[in-house]
Amino acid sequence: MYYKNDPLFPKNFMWGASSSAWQVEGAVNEDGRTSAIIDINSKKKKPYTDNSITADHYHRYKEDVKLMAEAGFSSYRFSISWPRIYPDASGVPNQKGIEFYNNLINELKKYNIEPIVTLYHYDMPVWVDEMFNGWYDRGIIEKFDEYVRTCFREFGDRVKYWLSINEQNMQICYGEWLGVCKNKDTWFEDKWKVNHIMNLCHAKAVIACHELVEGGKIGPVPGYVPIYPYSANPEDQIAAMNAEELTEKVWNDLYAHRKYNGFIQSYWKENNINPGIQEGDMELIEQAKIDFFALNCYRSNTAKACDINEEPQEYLLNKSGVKGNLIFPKVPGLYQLTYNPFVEYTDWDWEIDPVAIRYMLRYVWDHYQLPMMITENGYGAYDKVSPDGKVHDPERIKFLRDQIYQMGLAIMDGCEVISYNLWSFTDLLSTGNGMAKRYGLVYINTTDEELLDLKRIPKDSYYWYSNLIKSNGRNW
Ligand code: BGP
Repeated sequence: MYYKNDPLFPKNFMWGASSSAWQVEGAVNEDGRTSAIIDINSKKKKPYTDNSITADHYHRYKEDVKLMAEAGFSSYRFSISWPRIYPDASGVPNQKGIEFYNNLINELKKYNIEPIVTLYHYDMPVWVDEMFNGWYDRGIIEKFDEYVRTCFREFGDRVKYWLSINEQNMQICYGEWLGVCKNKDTWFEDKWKVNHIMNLCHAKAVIACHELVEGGKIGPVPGYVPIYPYSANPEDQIAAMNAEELTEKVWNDLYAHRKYNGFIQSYWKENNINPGIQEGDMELIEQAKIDFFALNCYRSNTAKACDINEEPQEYLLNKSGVKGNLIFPKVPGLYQLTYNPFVEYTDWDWEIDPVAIRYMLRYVWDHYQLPMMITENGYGAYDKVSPDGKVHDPERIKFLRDQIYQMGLAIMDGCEVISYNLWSFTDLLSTGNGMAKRYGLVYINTTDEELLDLKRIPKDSYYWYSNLIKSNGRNW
């Protein structure tokens, strides 16, 4: 629908930003924390994607929260690091780790900033990985349950919004990149077994949250990339629906309807895949009623038909930050992705498409009728400090303005959206591009090549966002 006036946001709408423990905290060997798989995995990536210091939020959280408060934040989405809470297999939680998150939560509460907490954002403790071969062995379910229950007991008096597993769909779709896949040769079938175990962990977290946190609400965090058909060719429409199923809908249907949908059951049958469902599993999943969807959305994709006789092609993401360095996937008989002539692209070949966020919110609302919050949305770029000592990031402001405006239109369209948390508050480690690909509203003075003073410099986008949220979305 077209509206004559700018969109209006609900009165108690929560405005904030987002981070994850391994990307922002640093202090990886301090106060009892042991290694996480992502510490090792990120070191393998070039250039210098080392998370041992990053933004040093572990030591500077007070300064960071103060800056959030000054900007007028009403929410902050962050994650708890499993190896800080359980550094080893002893079953004894690490008090120092608990203390850090208590301090952070109390600091946020002091300024009336609502904590929105992710339980798992890619940082599995190495001891868990070794004991259970990552997510491959069902033994992990009990350990995950032990960890999340500790989080609910320790922090549930103050944290009321919980998120289960960050981007489970992306971890399965990009298993190798995100360190979940252990054997490329058998991943085609293994991924569904791994995914089922993750679903059981998610279900355990939902059940435990409702049991242990008074007034607690919990939801999943899909990484959402809306898929458009390339043309009005009906076969392209079906291809877009196939891509939507295999990258998003299969997961979202499971979370919301608590069963595997017909599409994936046919897919498994057709491909002789056994997803490892055991007696009692679906009963457990059935009990895990989510309260909302948390959605990470940066871009859209475009799909067209792919003949069954085409050669399959894996998705090779652009990890160099030089435009044109990606290879789109081909899934013969189902879909292939392609460039969209109607949108611009970032240096990493991510579609710049503000309408995607409106489309996604409309789609998810229409399918599931559950409240939604945005937990990631942002613009990664090579920011620099100017000679005037400031960081001018007009492209980020344009990106955010357009995206938030479209979110506002989705709200006007009737979607229930309760919070917006952009990625990211400060600059932090990218999943594959170190500190070079910056998303923050606040610049962190350091580089991949040289450790500098880590000074916080609010960018132009910080001031713009602050102005917007203090007016509850009236000052564009
Ligand atoms: C999301 C992840 C985040 C974050 C973001 C940006 O999928 O949940 O952890 O890193 O993507 O991605 P990147 O750092 O690769 O640019």
